[in-house]
Amino acid sequence: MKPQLTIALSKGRILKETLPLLAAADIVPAEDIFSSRKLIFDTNHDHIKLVVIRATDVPTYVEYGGADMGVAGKDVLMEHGGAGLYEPLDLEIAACRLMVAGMKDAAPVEGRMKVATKFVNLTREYFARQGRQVDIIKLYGAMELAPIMGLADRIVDIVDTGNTLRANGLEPMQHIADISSRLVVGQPSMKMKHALIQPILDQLQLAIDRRREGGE
Ligand code: PRT
Ligand code: MG
Repeated sequence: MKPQLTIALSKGRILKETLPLLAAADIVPAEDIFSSRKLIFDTNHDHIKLVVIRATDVPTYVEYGGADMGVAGKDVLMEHGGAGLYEPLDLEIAACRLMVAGMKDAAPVEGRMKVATKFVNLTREYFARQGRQVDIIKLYGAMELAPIMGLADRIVDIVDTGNTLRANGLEPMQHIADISSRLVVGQPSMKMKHALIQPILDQLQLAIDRRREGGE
């Protein structure tokens, strides 16, 4: 019997862009993921299953072998840390930027700065590299509200069009990283299931190249 392969997908905005890439690699869920309440999906291959979970849980599942491979935003991967994971492919989907932002025309902050974010680890690392002392305030959403309410001087958040910042009187101030979704593979899986995984990586790479040539 072929070994089983489990792929962890981030639900939410990445999922819609992930499914066409998987389809191009001939991996198609057996039923409509969006209209189902299931967490585990069979595919057109007996040995391949998909699990659809919170984006932030994907690296955890793959690191501990609960899934062999997964798809997650680079922001989520930077925040999680790379232990136990290979990151062989940039899927070039769900592109955005990780930025420091604050109230429009805000004065520079003297001394310790309060920064609100859900990305506490990567924020700590970013400001440490700048030699800047900051107090990090962990939030789970609506970071834009923090400077308005005087909770923080700055936020670290995902920016795409910039509309959300602008609508709330904020502006982007520093660029931390360009973000897109990545395919990650657990290190033991890459070793033990290489014969199964490598052809999928090759087909995904072809699909990414075709998409880039067609779309730009
Ligand atoms: O919703 P949940 O808490 O389960 O998880 P999540 O919010 O992390 O998931 P989801 O589905 O919202 O986003 C998953 C991934 O999509 C992120 O980890 C990024 O890698 C990627 N991505 C791409 C984005 C955006 N674009 C994006 N625009 N993630 C979030 N946003 C949000 C941003 O947080 C801000 O509120 O959109 C707003 C900014 O957009 P603009 O266009 O107004 O600048
Ligand atoms: Mg969300």
